[in-house]
Amino acid sequence: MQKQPLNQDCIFCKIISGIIPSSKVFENETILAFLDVSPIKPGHTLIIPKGHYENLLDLPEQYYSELIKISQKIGKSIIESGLGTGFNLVQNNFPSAGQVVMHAHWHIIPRNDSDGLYC
Ligand code: DGP
Repeated sequence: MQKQPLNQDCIFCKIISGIIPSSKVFENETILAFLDVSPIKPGHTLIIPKGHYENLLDLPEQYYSELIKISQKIGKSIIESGLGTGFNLVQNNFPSAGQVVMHAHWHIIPRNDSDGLYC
């Protein structure tokens, strides 16, 4: 797959290239998943494309099915490991919607009944 080059000023690109260490959960040629440094819940994971795309509007269609497949895989392991009885898949776009790191990413957050609702 043709990928956008990494951006040397981007934190997540530095994680992809290994300049910044991360706790990896999953990796293949196109996708990286790693634990969030400020987790809302234990197991809070970020899923990112291995090319620099700022947000969902920039992301080429070729990534879509792979991202959903990886989300399913990680969601399943959250349930099976007992980290959560459910999980949220959250994706922020642009600062007004809470996006802090300008490299498209998905949060996958384990949830339990006692957590209450998350929006
Ligand atoms: P967002 O608000 O959707 O842009 O979330 C960005 C997330 O990225 C936030 O939950 C914290 C996480 N994060 C920022 N810098 C780092 C880092 O250097 N390492 C890791 N593992 N996570 C980071």
